[in-house]
Amino acid sequence: MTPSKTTLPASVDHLVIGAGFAGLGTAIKLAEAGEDDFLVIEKDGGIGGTWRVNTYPGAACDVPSQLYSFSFAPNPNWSMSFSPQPEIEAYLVGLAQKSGTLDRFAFDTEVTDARWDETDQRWHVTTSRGEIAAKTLISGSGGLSVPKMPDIDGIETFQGEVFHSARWNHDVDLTGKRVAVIGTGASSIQIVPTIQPDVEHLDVYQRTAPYVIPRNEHRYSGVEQLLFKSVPGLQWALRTGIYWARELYVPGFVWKPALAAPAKKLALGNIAKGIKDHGLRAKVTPDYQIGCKRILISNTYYPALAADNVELVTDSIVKVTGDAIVTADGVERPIDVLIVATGFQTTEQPIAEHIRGRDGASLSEIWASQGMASYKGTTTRGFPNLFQVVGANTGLAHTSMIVMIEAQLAYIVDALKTMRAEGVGAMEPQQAAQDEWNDDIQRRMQRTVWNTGGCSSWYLDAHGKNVTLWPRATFTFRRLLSSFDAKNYDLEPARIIEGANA
Ligand code: N01
Repeated sequence: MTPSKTTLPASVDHLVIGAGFAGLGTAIKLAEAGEDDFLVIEKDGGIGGTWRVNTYPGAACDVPSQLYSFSFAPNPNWSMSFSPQPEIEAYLVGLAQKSGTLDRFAFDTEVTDARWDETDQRWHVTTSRGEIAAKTLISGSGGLSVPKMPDIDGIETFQGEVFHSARWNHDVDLTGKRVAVIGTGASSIQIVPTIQPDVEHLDVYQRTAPYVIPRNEHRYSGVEQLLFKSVPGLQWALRTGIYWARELYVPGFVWKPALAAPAKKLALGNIAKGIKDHGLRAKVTPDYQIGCKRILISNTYYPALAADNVELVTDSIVKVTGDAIVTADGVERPIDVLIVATGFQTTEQPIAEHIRGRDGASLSEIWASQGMASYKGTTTRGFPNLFQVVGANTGLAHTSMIVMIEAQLAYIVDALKTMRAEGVGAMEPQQAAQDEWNDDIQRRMQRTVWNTGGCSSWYLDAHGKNVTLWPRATFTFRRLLSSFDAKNYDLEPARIIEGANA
C-alpha cells in the first residue's frame, strides 16, 4: 500500500499535479536537484497515472519496454518486449518507493482551482482536501486522462452495463454475454481479441478503420533477464537501438508521407494474414494515408474480427435503446454489455479549466479562441511560474512519451536553478517567443501526414489545428529544451525574502 500525506502543508516551493510518469519523474528530478520542498498531489489513490487507471483486458504498451521507461531507471525484469499494464504500474510504484520521495505525495487530492497571485508571487491552489500556496505549479496531469463518452442518442437509457475502456468495470463478467465495443482505436484493438474468446457474441462498431501492423512481441527468457541485470550497458544499447529505429518514422510523418509505404505494406499484409473473407478485408482497409491516425500494432486483432462470434459493424450508429444498438440501415443488434472505447478529451488539457493566470482568465478560456499553445510545450504567457509536462504539441505518434517528459524535466529543473540563482520570483515566456515557437510548429505541421493524410483524428482540435503532436524528431526537442533560455522570458525579482514562505 502506498503511503499518502494525511495533512497538506499550507505552502511549498513546488506543487506538482499528477502521479503518473510525468509527476513521479518531476518528484525524482526535483529531489535530485536539491529542490526538496515539493508536494505531488494526485486525484486517484496511488502512483501510476494512466497506467493505474487503464486496466482493461489486454492493456499493454505499444512502445518497447526498454524505451518506455525512464532512461535513469532501467528495469531488467520486463517480461515482454511490450510491457503489459500491470508491469508498468508496478514499475512506477517500485520506482516511487525507491526514490525516497513518497513522503511528499498526497493521493485522493484533486485540484479544483489554481490562481496566480501577483502580490505574493504564488499560486494559490484549492484542492479537494484544502488550500496550498506554491511558488511554482508543475502540472503532470496528463493529456489522456478524461474519457470521452460518445454523444449517441439514447445511450443513457441503456439498461445493461455500460462503461468506458478507461474505467473498466471488473465486476461485470463478460462470459457468455452479448457485448458491443464502440470504437476501433488503440484501446479497442487490445480489448477485442482479449474478450472475444469469452463472450457469446461481439459487435465491434467501427467508424474509421485503423492501420494495424504486426506486433513483434517477444517474451524475455530468464537468461535474457539475467543478461539485462548483469551485462553493463546491454539495456542501454537496446534502448538506443529502439530509439533510433523509431525515429526513422519521423520523415514519413512530417516530411514525405510516401516514405511510410513500407509500413502500409506491413498493415495490408497483416489484414491479408488475419482475415480470409474479402468483404471483411475491404471493411478494415483504411482509405486514408498511413500515419494520419496513430498506427496500431496487433497480431490478434484481425483474427478476432474474423472469428465466428464477431461482427464488424460499419454502418453508423443512430441510437442506443434499452437493450440494443440501432444503426443507420435500421438493423437493431441486441446486447447485454456496452463498452465504449471512444478515446479521451485530448485537444485541451483537462486541467486547463482550473488554472487561472495573471489576468484571471483560465488556460481553457485563453485556448478556446486560439487553440492550445505554450512556449516549448512547457510554459505559457500570462501564467507565471507554471510548468506543464506533456503540454501543447509535445505528443508523439511514433515513439515513447518518456523521451519528451525527460526533456521537459531537464528544462524545468534548469529554469528553477536559474530562478534560485538569480533571485527570480516570477517568470513567464515573452509573447513574441511563444508566438514564434507556435508559428514555427504550425508552419511545419502543414506538410505532415496528420494534416494532409485525409483523416480526422484526435490530434486536431475543433479549429482543425494540430495542437497535440511534436512535428520534428525527438532529439531536436531534447536539444531545444536542453537548457533554460532566460533571454526569452520576462523575469521579475522575488518580492518575498527567501524562507519567509507565505
Ligand atoms: O482512443 P482513440 P483510444 N461513435 O481516440 C471511435 C493511447 N493509447 O482509447 O477514428 C463511434 O484512438 C473513433 O472513431 P474515429 C494512444 O495514444 C495507447 O483507443 O474517430 N465511434 C476511434 O475508433 C491512443 O492513440 C496505448 O472515426 C466513435 C475510437 O472511438 C490514445 O491512447 C493503448 C465515436 C477512439 O479511438 C487513445 O486511444 C491504448 C462515436 N461517437 C491507448 N467517438 C498503448 O499501447 C469516437 N469513436 C500505449
